[in-house]
Amino acid sequence: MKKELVFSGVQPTGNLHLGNYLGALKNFVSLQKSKSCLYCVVDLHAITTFQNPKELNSNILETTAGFLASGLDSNKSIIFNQSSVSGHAELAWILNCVCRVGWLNRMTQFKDKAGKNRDNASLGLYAYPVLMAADILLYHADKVPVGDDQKQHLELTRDIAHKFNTDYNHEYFKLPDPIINKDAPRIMSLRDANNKMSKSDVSKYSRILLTDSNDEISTKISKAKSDSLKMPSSSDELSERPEINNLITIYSSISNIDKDSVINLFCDKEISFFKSELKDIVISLVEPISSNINEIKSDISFLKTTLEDGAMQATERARKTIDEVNKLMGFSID
Ligand code: AQP
Repeated sequence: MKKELVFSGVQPTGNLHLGNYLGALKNFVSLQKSKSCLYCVVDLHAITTFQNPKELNSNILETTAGFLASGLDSNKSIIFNQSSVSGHAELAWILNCVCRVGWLNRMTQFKDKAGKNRDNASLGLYAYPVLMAADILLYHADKVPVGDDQKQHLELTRDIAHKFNTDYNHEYFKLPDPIINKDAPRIMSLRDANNKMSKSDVSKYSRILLTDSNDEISTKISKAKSDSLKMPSSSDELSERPEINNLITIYSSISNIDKDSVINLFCDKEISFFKSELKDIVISLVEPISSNINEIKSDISFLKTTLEDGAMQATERARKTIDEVNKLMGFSID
């Protein structure tokens, strides 16, 4: 039986953080055991907000190193950067003409990222979800592992695929399904549990990076916002205590112990005691990844070869889709 196809991407907009790992990368790694996977450093997405070209270039390599250090294997998965496969941009244009403006107007990520200064946001930021749809549909992906914040974009991808199929009278595109890690759908900022942990948050204390030293992790967890109560005795308390809920989610996801069991384990203990146990568990996850990143990053030619090999394999698959789509659209003159 043909293996299901998995596609996902990460923006090279800075160092990877615990939210990226628990929400997405952890699933990327486990899926490569049983599925046919393509994992992409989505540099075209990154430029929807200004990127210094030198920094972008080094972040592409850094993100690739983060992929490999977290357990992705270029012998099992196709690993590449988006701009080196022209099919992403080609299909995105066609899908721009399929997607409705009203659909994009509902996207909450654009509203969050553009903020109040919407007129000054790039057109690319607005059309970001269409490029994401192109990424996924280009390879006819069945499954897309993403954090909960991308769920709405996946729904839009399905709407675009459905309209393309309806307009061009073919069941051409599959409607992909998201895979969202139930244990860690959305890791929140350590400084403000109303916002997700993010690379672009101004406070470095809001996120734990996969490159953080043990001391940095300890400091960030000590400073993580909490409250003055003891640890909860039941999950009913969590909705009123979002910061503690977030820290328990992190503990649970890393230790693979469900949240109720974590609550039982620390019931009525001091938060400082819990934080010190949390530090140990986060360090046990991040320390080996961080040292792998440093080792892999030092071998630039290995990273470049990995991306080039991946781009060659991805291009072959993408070309087939673009040729078929061109035919369906009426572009290819026989
Ligand atoms: N806090 C999070 N919790 C769970 N999953 C998360 N993801 C991101 N943040 C969290 C998931 O990680 C994958 C890659 O995300 P991305 O870097 O491509 O884009 P993003 O969602 O915009 O991440 P950031 O960190 O917030 O980047 P910036 O600050 O540059 O915009 C996605 O699957 C995402 O869901």
